[in-house]
Amino acid sequence: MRMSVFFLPTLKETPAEAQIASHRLMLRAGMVRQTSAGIYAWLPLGHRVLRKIEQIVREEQDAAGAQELLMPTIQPAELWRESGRYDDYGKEMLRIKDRHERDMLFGPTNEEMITDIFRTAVKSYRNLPLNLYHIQWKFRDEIRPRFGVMRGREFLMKDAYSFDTDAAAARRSYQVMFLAYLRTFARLGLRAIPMRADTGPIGGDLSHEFIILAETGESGVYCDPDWLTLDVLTDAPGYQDDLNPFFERYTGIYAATDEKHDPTACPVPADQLVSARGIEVGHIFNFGTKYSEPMNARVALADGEQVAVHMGSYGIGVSRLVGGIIEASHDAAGIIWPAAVAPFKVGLINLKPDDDTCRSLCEDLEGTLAMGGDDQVLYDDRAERAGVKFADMDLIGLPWQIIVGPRGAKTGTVEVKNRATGERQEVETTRALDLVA
Ligand code: 5CA
Repeated sequence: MRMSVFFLPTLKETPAEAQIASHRLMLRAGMVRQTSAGIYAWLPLGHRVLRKIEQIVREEQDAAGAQELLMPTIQPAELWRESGRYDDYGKEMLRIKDRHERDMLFGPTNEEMITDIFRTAVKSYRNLPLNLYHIQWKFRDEIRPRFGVMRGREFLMKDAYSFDTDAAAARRSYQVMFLAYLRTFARLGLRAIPMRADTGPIGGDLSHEFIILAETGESGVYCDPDWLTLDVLTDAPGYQDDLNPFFERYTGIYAATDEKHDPTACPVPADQLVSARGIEVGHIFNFGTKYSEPMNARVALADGEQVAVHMGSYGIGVSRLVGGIIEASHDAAGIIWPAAVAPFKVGLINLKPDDDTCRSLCEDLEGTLAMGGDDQVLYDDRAERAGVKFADMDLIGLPWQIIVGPRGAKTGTVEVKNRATGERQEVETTRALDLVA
């Protein structure tokens, strides 16, 4: 991609309305544009990151055995009357009437709809366990949308729903998702802390929030320092293993506390805890038959007995994660993308686009890099001052920069800069390609 044609409306000034770093940086880097309070258009740079996060979330859900489907954003009110939540949900639910005066709503979550889909299709224990998920826009008319995409009114969520014949099987489905969440956040370059949580309007008796540490977070967290040394991607069990010991170890120790440590809820002694603030990026619930009973979602067991299915639901804030990752990874100059979610891997800066040697060297590098895919290189071929180019490239935070100037270009030498460490090296072009590979 060439910057001269890429739609990247960066801002030089810091937008006054943005209170936290991620909101400021997303606006300045031309990732999003607010269209109404708490509602955003995703511009090409932001959209690339959103899609990458979405894809990692999807791959880990698939690996855990969940199956993707896609439910609509608009739902009929009847389903919510059946569960009893139509009135309970209050003003956060955006209620709509269609031309026939039928009550509809923009879905804030999908427990009712998935239970309806399930009950019309599944009648036997033989079809269980089952876990269905989708990645779809939700709407919650938050009273105070703030911090950009972190607390929006419209936001992208992955929500999965598990169905099991009994409480023990449902607990296993919960453990599988718990593990999938740890793996997902680790792949995104984040350390997420699972914290016992209240179940709130979703209901149930077992729930965890996944919190990433950031000063600007809205949640208070206490964390066992042991957690901070666990390497989820290598130390955690596989989905086929006995998940119980791991689950007991890592779900027993995180307190459902907010501002102060409660020793009755948290088994870890106060002096072994780290206290911090964090951002909730995921929330999982095991709520048994809370929806299946009133909505009559039953299966026949082997002996013919009809039982209400045990359910769980599992949410990840996909659009919130974009802001969350920036909160966890930025500096004074801008964003520092973890490689897995970077909109492009390399920013190629041509300091003198009207110089033939610079241009042909850059075009060679661009061509070679682009063979790896359309997310490999963003080529700054604009006729701008060097200072502007450096500032923009630091702001948008691509993991690597390759800087081509007229002096080096004559001898085939370029500068490679690592955005995270700031380290710079003058190297030959082939070596530059190795470094960023
Ligand atoms: N039905 C359940 C699980 S699928 C549910 O809706 N859970 S939730 O309410 O906790 O939302 C799941 C995740 O969506 C949260 O952990 C958070 O990361 C994200 N989320 C919730 N509200 C917002 C919001 N207003 N803006 C951005 N992300 C949000």
